[in-house]
Amino acid sequence: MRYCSLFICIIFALGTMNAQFVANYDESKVPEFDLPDPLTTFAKKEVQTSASWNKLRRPELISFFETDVYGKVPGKIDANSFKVLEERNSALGDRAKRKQVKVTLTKNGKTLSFTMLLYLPKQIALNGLFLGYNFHGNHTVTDDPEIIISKAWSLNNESIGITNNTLTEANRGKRSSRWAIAKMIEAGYGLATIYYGEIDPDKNDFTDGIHPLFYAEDQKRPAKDEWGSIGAWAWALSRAMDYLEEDTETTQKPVVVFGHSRLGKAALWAGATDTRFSGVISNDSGCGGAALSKRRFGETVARINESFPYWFSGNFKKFNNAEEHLPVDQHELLALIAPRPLYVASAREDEWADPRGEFLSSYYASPVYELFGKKGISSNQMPNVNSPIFNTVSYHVRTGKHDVTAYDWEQYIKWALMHFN
Ligand code: GTR
Repeated sequence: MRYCSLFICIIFALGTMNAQFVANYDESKVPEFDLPDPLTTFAKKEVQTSASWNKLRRPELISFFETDVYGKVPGKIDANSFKVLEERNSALGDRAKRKQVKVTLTKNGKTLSFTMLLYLPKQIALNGLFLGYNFHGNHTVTDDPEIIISKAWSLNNESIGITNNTLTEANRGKRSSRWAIAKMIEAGYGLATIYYGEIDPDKNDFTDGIHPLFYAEDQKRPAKDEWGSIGAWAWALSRAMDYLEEDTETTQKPVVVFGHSRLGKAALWAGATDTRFSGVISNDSGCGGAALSKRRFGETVARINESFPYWFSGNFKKFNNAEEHLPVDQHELLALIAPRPLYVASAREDEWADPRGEFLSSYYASPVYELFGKKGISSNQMPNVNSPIFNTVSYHVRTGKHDVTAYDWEQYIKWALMHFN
C-alpha cells in the first residue's frame, strides 16, 4: 500500500512537472529584475576604460560564462589536419569556386572529423566570409549535386525528407531558402558552412561527438563546469577558423560567424571567446543566446535545461527558476564581442525567443561598445518591424516566424559591406 501511494505520488509529480511550464508572453508579467552592469566588476569596481574592460571585466565575465553557462573546454587538441576532399573552379553558374575540406582533430589518440563546404566568389575579389553551421547537412544549403552528404546522425525532419536520422539525396537543396549564397557571392562574400551534427549530434548523449576525445579513463560525461553541446559547437567554429587562417585564399580575410537559433547561441559564444572572428550575427538565438534570461519571457532557463539538458554546462541548472541569482545576463555575452561588429536579429512572431529581450540585451551591451568609441544601440525603444538599426551593434526585428529569410541576409550583407570593406 505504502509503495503504491509512493508510486502514485511519483507519477503525479512527473505529471505536474511537465504540465507546470506555461511560457509568459505578457509584457506586464515580466518580473522586476536587476540587470548586472557590464561596467561594474563582481567586486563592485567601476570599469572606466577599454583597457580595464580588457584586463579586469572581460576575463571575469568569460570565466563565469565558461564555468556556469556554456561550460569550459577541457583542454587543447593534440593535433589537427586539413584535407581538401574536392575542389572545383566553376560552381553556381561559374560565379563561384567550391571547396570541400575535411578537418580532423586528434586528442588522446582519438579523432573526430568534420567537412567544411566553401563557396568563394570567382569573378570578383573576396571581401570576407560568413562562417556558420547548417542544421541538416551541407547538401541542404543549395542544390549543387557535388556537395558531399554527411554520414553523421541527424534529427529527423519530415518536411525536408529526413527519416531514420539519416541524411540522403532527398534533402539536397531543401534548406536553400536559409542561405542567400548568390547574394553573398555577388557582394564579394564567401560562405563556409559545416553540418553541426558532425561535431556533436544534437541529442542527450555524451558518448558521441567531440566530448569523448577529452575524457580521462572511465569518464562518461563532462564534469559540471565543462562544455555541453553548445560549448562544443562554438569551439569547433574556432577549429574551422584555424583552417580559414591557413588557406591562402581566405587567410587575412574578415570572418563573420553566423548562426540561427541554437546555432546562434553557439555563434555568439564562439564570437565572445575567439577574437579572430571579425563580427558576429545572431539570428533568432533566444534563450541562452541574445535574449535576457531575467525577463523570463517565452523560453526560460529552467525550460531550456529541461528540454535540452545537454546543451549547457551542468552548473547552469543552478539557475533553473532562479534567474535572479545569475550574476550575469546575456547582454554581457554580447558585450564580450565588443568592439567588433555585432548584429542581433529577431522575428516578430518568434515570441518563444523573446524579440524584446534580444533587443534590450543589445541595448544594454552598448555601453561597452561606447567605451571603445563605437556606436551601439542608443535608445531603449524597440524599432518598428523591418526597420533595421545599423551601428557597430546592429539590430532588426522582421515580420514573420522563427527562420532565416532573404530579408535577414539582405541586412547582414549590407551590414558586412559597411563594416568590413
Ligand atoms: C527550440 C529551443 C530554442 C531554439 C530552437 C532552435 O526548441 O527551445 O532555444 O534553440 O529550438 O534551435 O530552433
